[in-house]
Amino acid sequence: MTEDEIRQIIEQDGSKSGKMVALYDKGMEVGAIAKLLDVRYNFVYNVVSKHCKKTGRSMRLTKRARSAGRSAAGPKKVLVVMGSDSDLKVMERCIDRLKDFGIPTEVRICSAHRTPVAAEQLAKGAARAGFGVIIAAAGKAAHLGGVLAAHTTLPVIGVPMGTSVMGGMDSLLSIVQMPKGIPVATVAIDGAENAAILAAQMLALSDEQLADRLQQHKAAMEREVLAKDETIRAQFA
Ligand code: RP5
Repeated sequence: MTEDEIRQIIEQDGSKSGKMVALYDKGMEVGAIAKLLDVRYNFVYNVVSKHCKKTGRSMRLTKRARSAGRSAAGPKKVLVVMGSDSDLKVMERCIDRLKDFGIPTEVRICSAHRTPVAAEQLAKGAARAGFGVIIAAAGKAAHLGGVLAAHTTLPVIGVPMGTSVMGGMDSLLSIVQMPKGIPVATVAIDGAENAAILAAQMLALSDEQLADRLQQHKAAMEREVLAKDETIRAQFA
């Protein structure tokens, strides 16, 4: 598009929305329009996307536009499922971490063995209900993650619960040794917090703000360790 064409569109009478649509139709990218007209990026995105829907055309999307579209649709939620309420004490660390990251979370109790029909229904409806990741905590013959994964294409993260008989090795092997074709990403025994961080990393692939929060979390951990190092060096100097 030439400078003259841009100037004409900007100078012509009409609403800001009309100008945005005209600029987009002439080939200008959503971010460039926002900058030129000094309006919010999401505002331009929403106007252009409505215009494309009305005219039956598909919207040309840059990476940033895709991200804006997703955040306009609302962030994906995480579904935390436990085999029993006896898993809650450990899983509170996961739920708290998800909350710290500002991730909308729903928590359920559902057992692969005691409520198999409910487990199937939960997994089958999860994507439609707006979940992006499922976290499944279970102990002993811990089949919950695998059963949920069998009924959804959402990523499933398994958290093996520590147990009194085998210290959680039973849960770990039950979750991690999935047959080919149905993976369950498995964290450490009682690794509830890592499950939350891994889920956040998955959602952050399409959420820049969440990616920033993860970066801050990593930086805070680094500062903490460096401070401890300084303290211990002073102690044994
Ligand atoms: C699993 O069996 C649960 O996830 C829990 O870790 C374990 C024991 O369950 P309860 O007998 O305490 O309900 O299904």
